[in-house]
Amino acid sequence: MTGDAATLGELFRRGRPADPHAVLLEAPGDSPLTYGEADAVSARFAHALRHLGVRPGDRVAVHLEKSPSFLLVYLACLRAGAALLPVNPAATDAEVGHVVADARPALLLHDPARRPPTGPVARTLDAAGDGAFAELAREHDGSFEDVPRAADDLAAVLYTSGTTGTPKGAMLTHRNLASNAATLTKAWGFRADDVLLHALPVFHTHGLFVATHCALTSGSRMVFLPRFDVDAVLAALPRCTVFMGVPTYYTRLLASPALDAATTGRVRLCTCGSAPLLEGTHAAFRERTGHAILERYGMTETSMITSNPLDGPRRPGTVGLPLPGVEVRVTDDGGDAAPTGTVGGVEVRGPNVFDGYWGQPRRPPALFTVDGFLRTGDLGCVEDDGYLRLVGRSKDLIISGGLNVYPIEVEAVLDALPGVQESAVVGVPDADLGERVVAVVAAEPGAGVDDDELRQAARRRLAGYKVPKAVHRVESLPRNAMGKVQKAQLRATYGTPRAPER
Ligand code: MCA
Ligand code: AMP
Repeated sequence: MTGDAATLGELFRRGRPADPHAVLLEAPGDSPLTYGEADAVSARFAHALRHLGVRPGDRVAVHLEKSPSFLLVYLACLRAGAALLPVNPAATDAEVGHVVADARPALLLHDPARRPPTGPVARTLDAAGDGAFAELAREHDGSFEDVPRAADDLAAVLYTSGTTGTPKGAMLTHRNLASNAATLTKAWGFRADDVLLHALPVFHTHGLFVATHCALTSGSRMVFLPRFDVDAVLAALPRCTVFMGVPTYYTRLLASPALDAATTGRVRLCTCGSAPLLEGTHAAFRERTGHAILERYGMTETSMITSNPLDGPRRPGTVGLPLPGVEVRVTDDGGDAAPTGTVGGVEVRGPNVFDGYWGQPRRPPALFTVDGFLRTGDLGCVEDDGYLRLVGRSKDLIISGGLNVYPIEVEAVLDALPGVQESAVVGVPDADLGERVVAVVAAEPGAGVDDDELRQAARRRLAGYKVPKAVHRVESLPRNAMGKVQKAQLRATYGTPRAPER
């Protein structure tokens, strides 16, 4: 019974198994971590945070590889009343520097292999749970009186880029996250005897909140893999009941002949989201395993918005129905409700929806309607039976393997490179990643620009998944009468595989 807990702490306390020996997570090569141990270690971590000067309301930046310690730091932040600020472990120094300068965390926990940016107090913590922070924590007690929090207090800040290309921190409160956690746990029927196969990264809503919150709220167990690896997933699946993935996980699993109905014999639920799931993938997975993947839809600023039902038809090509307590509508360009079946902008309102970005005005009018709906930047239509079908995006965003790449951020880096006159970055269809990042570059007259050098230079400034997989050269970019680069034309030109040479 989850009720409507106002804070994550309260929600997790209610969900905690009575037996402290119940396992919270198993990570390869480690002995299982019980709920009781998680309680004790997160208490020590919370003392260490306080010792290092972290006060309620402060941000704690975490630039760590995925490991059980990461999750324990998150729990410690909640207990100490601080907000977690996860940073992609693949982020370059420049990307980490921007986040830290913007969010001004009271503390940065980083992998010993990484050099911390100047500014915040910094301590090391490695994937094995060692480092200066862990040493300090060991000096402290295994019990901690949790700092009381209110629904409107900040629980996490997640950086996400937008139309400006500069990452901004989405401020997520306890209300936002706890309401969504309780709703999902119920909607997806999580029980204490579930075993969730967790192969997602933990610096994003999907792996950090959707997955771990369902486990913590229901008092169930996670098999916690450091990353998605087909063989490791196939080896662990037979003892799991729930799997969560992005579409690339499913296409990669399907590419293995080892995936069959026996591998998923204990599984009761496979969910998918973060990017569009092709109907063909849905059908192929069902044919091979007997499971109809449950597709759901959400975003960093809102957590989950819609879901196909646990009981009831899971409609391929749709993202299901609005979750309980969440309102969804589709509007036309004038902001009026679009008739059923007509494509328009998807808007959402509910306790899950954030209020704004760190350091910026709350509820910016560009993002929110006057009656409080968030404009998602996704295009879709509501079908006769109320299911939402997404058909595209009005925001200039590429989703590659479930990771968001904002073209403007990549274009800014390419444009600043010597010899580049202008660039345009587009996403083209990719069988593995869903979309692949491709750059189209016009060089300055007379400049000798080498495509590999461009990619390498971009790689020094951007996390690897943002770096164009290919660079195409043009004399000049195609523009319409308004001077706007015609990206649809570029996608059409560079998205189709070249005809084989004769
Ligand atoms: C890694 N690389 C990528 C990607 N991931 N390139 C394009 N797209 C990607 N997604 C690059 C790396 O930078 C590296 O290049 C090279 O590929 C190999 O890296 P590796 O880590 O070995 O790749 P991988 O293990 O094959 O990873 C692909 C992946 C992973 C398994 C698809 O990206 C992944 O787990 N994606 C899931 C992301 C996710 O959880 N999204 C949810 C966020 P180099 O050597 O040059 O560095 S969205 C969300 O939270 C919303 C709210 C929602 O609705 O869920
Ligand atoms: P992010 O900013 O990383 O939270 O990404 C949010 C975006 O991912 C949404 O606005 C959608 O464009 C996309 N997204 C999430 N789930 C789905 C889905 N099931 N189908 C299509 N797009 C999705």
